[in-house]
Amino acid sequence: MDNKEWFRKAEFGMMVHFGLYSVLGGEYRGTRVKTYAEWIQSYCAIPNRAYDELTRVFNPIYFDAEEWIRLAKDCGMQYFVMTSKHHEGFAMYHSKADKFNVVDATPFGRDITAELAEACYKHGLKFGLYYSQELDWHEPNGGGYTNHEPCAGVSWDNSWDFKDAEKKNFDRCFAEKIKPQVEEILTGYGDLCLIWFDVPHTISPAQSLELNNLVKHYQPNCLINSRIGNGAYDYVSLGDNEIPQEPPEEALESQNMNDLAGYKFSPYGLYETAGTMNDSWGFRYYDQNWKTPEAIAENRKKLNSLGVNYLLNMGPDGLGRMPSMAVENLRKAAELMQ
Ligand code: JFZ
Repeated sequence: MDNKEWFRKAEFGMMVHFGLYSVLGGEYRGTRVKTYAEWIQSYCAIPNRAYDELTRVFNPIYFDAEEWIRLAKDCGMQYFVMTSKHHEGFAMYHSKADKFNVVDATPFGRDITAELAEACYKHGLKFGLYYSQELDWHEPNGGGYTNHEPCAGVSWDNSWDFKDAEKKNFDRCFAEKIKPQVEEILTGYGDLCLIWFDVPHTISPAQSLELNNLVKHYQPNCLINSRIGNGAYDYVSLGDNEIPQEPPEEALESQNMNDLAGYKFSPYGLYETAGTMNDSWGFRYYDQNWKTPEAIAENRKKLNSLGVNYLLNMGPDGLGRMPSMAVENLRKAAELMQ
């Protein structure tokens, strides 16, 4: 089936933020992050040589792909989106392009992305992947150094290990890591319903187009979200937890294509809002500000009535466990939705 037609009716999906940051749970050496737990490396300016140590204890023995996918399915979700690589630069799949990945660098040694893909196909959910195509704190030439707006950490790029922004050249990172890895996720994990790119600033129009071409070359049916940058997308990701007041009118073409939030022109009229269960995407052990079942059900209803899909995030802990309150509230929300 054409993914555009599928996406138009998908309504509800699950996103998962899972990575090395999940082990820290939002706290590092006595400092608690005030914002997103997956930003902890930047928030605490953790040097790569210290951050790399997390690989030695990344061993989520309770990770069970079937359990997560069954939960999503039980709750009426049609698709599942996993962070294949977040801003920390750590691949949650077996990458050949970079050894900084879950199979080669951790005692766990299992391809988490592959197990999730398989469980999705088995249970009839569509599978999509998040990939941070610009920010990569593990890389000296990771992007974001051209952006000086405030962010959830000390800087968008890794300015603590790699200080001299003048010397940075994102083109190199793009050629040496980003493109090879995007190729890997497009060829190793079956048919992806979508790729969820994030936070474009340094990426050039030519590079966004190149990524778009790469995706379409391997998987013509795979949808691309608007955070690929520079307008090279199939559908629009609204802001995090954003519930627009009313459906988009026309005349949105003038919008800045790299704005993270807000309506912008959507070539096929496809929209999605990703939302958090509490106030972080990645696991934050002291964050108990869970959305109530009523709020979740209400959000879904409002968004879907505007033709916007709701991609609801879960942040498992370092052992691979979904927080029980998040699971409970999600299950109760699903009952209310029936
Ligand atoms: C980005 C990431 O930096 C974050 O870690 C998470 O993955 C999230 C899904 O995406 O953060 C954003 C992006 C856009 C907005 C806010 C946070 N926005 O539009 O309001």
